[in-house]
Amino acid sequence: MSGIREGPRAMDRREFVRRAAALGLSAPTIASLLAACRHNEHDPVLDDPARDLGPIERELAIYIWSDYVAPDTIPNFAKEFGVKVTMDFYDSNEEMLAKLQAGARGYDIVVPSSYIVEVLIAIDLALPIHKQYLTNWNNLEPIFLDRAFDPGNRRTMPWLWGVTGFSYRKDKVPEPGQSWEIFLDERYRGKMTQMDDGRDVLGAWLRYHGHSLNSIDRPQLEEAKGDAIRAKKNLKAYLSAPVKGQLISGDVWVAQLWNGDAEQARMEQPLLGYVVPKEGCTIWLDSLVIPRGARHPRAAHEFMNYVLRPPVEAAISVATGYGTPNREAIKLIEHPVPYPTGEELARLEYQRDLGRETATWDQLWTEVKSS
Ligand code: N2P
Repeated sequence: MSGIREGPRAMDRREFVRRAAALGLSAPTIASLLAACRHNEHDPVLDDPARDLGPIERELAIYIWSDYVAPDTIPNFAKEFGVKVTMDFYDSNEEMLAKLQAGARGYDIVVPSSYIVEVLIAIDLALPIHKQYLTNWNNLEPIFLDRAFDPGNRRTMPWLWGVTGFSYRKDKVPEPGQSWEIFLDERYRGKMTQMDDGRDVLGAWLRYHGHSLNSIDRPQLEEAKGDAIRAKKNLKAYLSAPVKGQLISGDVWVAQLWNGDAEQARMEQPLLGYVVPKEGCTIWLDSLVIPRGARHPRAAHEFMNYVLRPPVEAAISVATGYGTPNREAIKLIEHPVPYPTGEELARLEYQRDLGRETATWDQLWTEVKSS
């Protein structure tokens, strides 16, 4: 067998290894991907977006970031469509990607940020969307469509967008400043956290020095690593979504955090403020993707079309604190998250897949964490 999969448009094994190596994946990872692919043949129906998917299945398995839907999003879908929904959660793109790369199959929906969409497409794990089922597609705002990570949105449906700045307790830190420098401030030692995410931590320190958070420049990366290690002495932990409880209780005073999760905490604790540092930070757009191996593709499409309904997506945006790409949903929200102005956009940056340099970043992050 020379192709790694049977069926139409199977990707040649050599081509697959070439692409995987270009992404910086290690030899053991590539080997396990190849092994997983044996159970992962191309499917004439799923891989052809013009084909009919048949009747809706009775189950749906979603693998998504924690705290990323409204309380009634899933129960209402389950009830209306007669589908039993199971949910698994992650708190970083890398955690989700590692699970898929290790061969986890059977998820019908995953929710990667754009730079991980690039990886999923490159290693052939993102199925094409059968657009005929997405009758509500035109509710989406064009600014979020046809992005470089998936031209024509053949494999992604925009979900929510946000930024990664920091949240702080106004009662404990009355003057937080507007800079990533706060994490170097010893006055708050033991009361601060940064995200458990190498791209976000090193990215913040790169921006602090005026560099791109997608830098692959060795001296710049070493400098960012040095700052990350200096800041680590002041940190209570590297913690992402679960830090909300500690911000609310006052155990943590400053936390690098996504704006929506920070807003969720602020709804419970009005003493919380939020800063988008003057040096800039990440802006991201997360998308729904149907990964190869999905067992309930029709239910996945029905779920996508369901969340494209303006009231459904408006409720998700309000509950999570993130911005919706749904133009019609925005009209239903009293205080929608405003899309950044041109001036703000100038200091926000989308993460890009770093290709081979991903391995360099992984190594530096390992060094920071073990320092
Ligand atoms: C939701 C996490 C936000 C996603 N808890 C970051 N891309």
